[in-house]
Amino acid sequence: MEPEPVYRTPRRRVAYYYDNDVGNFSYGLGHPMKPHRMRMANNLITNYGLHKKMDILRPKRATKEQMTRFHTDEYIEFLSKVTPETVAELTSDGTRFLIGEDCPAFDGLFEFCTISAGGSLSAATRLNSGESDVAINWGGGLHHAKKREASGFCYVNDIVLAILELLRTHLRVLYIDIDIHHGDGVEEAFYTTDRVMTASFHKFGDFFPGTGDVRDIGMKRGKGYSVNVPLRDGIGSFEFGNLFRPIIQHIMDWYQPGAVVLQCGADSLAGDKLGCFNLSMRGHADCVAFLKSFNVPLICLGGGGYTVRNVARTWTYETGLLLGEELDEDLPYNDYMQYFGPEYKLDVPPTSMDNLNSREYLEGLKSKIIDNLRQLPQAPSVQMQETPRNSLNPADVELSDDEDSDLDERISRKLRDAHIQRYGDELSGDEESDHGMSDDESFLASSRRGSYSGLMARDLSTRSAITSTTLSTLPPKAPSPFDHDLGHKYMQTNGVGGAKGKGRAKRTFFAARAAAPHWAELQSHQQAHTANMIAAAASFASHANGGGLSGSHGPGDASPSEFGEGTPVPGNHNSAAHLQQSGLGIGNGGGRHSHAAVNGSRRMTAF
Ligand code: V1D
Ligand code: CA
Repeated sequence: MEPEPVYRTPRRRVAYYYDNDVGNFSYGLGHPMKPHRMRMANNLITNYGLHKKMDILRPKRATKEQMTRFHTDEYIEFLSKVTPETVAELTSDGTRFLIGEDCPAFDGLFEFCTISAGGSLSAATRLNSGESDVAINWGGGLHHAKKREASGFCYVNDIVLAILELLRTHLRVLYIDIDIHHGDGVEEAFYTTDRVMTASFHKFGDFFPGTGDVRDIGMKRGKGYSVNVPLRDGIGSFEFGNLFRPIIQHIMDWYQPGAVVLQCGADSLAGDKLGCFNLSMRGHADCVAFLKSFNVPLICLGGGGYTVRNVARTWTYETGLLLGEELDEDLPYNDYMQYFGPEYKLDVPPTSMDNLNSREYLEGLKSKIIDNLRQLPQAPSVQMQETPRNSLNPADVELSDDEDSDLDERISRKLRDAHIQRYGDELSGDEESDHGMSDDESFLASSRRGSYSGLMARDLSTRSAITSTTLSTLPPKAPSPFDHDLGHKYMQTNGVGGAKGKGRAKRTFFAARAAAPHWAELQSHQQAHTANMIAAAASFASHANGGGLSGSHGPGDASPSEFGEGTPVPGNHNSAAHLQQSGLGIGNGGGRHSHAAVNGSRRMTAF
């Protein structure tokens, strides 16, 4: 039974990110990944007239600095230099960032990465600003890219970068992955934090990348916050929906994310060249419709998809669905008509392939996953409110090393000192009350508190195989979702290991401040206790920035699209300088690979 199309939910303000150059790149002859499919999809979207119903935006290209919020400097430097001609020379010293034929050093590789990552970063910034409810980047979704390694056709993990951006304004972000491959790069990046929940539906068993067992549920503070749904060949729309809907419903009810990122890899469609599922276009799109129905800020990204005509059809249909637009089943005339014959229809129907997922298997899987979810305590800070869009930055203060004194007290003292130094003691009369402070601010104060916990530092110091990931998108010194590197896990799976693995762990172990937040520690009495601190910070930040703060990370999307009908980009007030002042910008968490470390200075501090 095919899912009913869902059109009649409230209209959303949709931002659509597309760069006209994206279709010009080629992974090389015989490589299944074809960036041209984005151009095909875009052309179909335009010929259905959908560009008139949404904000068409050409994303700013991601900078190296933005990429190193997750990836190492060395890796990004390598990507920015490598060409088909230099790849041998650049890897002659044993450096292996690109492995095998999956990730070739093709012409324009880095530019391609800047486009893909730029789109997803812009999408996140757009949601953070509140200008759109939904943002689309079909050029993103490259879920296999690792911190220091390309994998499975993915070089820069635009998804991790986008989620980090969302974490500036949202306490909890949910990532869902319906590509037929396991979303290993994203899962790995957030495996030990509870601020990001990941859920991947994928083929499991003798299939790339080999990870994503149902028993892989996260580690440390992130235990229970990774969900894996391993499937066999031939799953159809009905069975898929029967798993997807209750699992996601449960997660949405319990986790209550502030934003959702949905990776819409189209290789889970019937007839895909690399995939072996049997989802129809409507079955695939039903996942999008289901997420849309929650009215939570939503980013939809691309991903895999190797039968390009079906990728274009499905992403077009999903764009229409997000806009609440019903599309004619006959394709409109478009530049790539010859791809869609002989039927010239929009639909991607299922095939007659066998479904190797028995009813018992699927029921058992569903019960196991929902049982796992039920065992979790209340989701972190669900009882509290979302953070305000314009984050404050009490986390920026340098704290004394006086471990014995009360942490809140130390933060409070420092913030007060900073404020008084600049503006006098005007706050002192308010110190004992919450007046003028929202729950959000109070929450923020208490949540930040967790990031300074001595317990966390000790916790980290006992880990083996923990490595740092530079973290910059959360305000500097705020809790980092990256406190680990599961290279070892993947080494086992993929047969990589030995000296390289040891080197990795050693190289990056010392990221002591990159620790997961201790949301569970947050108690209401702490909120009250830290209220004074946040009030001071709010006041200070507002003075320091001459008014409001912005949650955006840089200049807005530079140009309206070439579509002519695209909505012009609103005036940009998020200049780099502005962000520099606000302390929300580009600080690079101080890890070994950070620019901050390289430059010998912290880049972003409000005080
Ligand atoms: F068939 C090929 C021809 C040329 C180059 C690569 C491939 C190919 C097909 N499948 N490569 C794969 C997968 N790789 C392996 C490797 C061989 N082993 C040593 C490992 O099986 C990679 C599949 C990547 C899928 C990417 C994705 O669809 O998940 C995706 N998501 O976002 C973007 C891409
Ligand atoms: Ca998946």
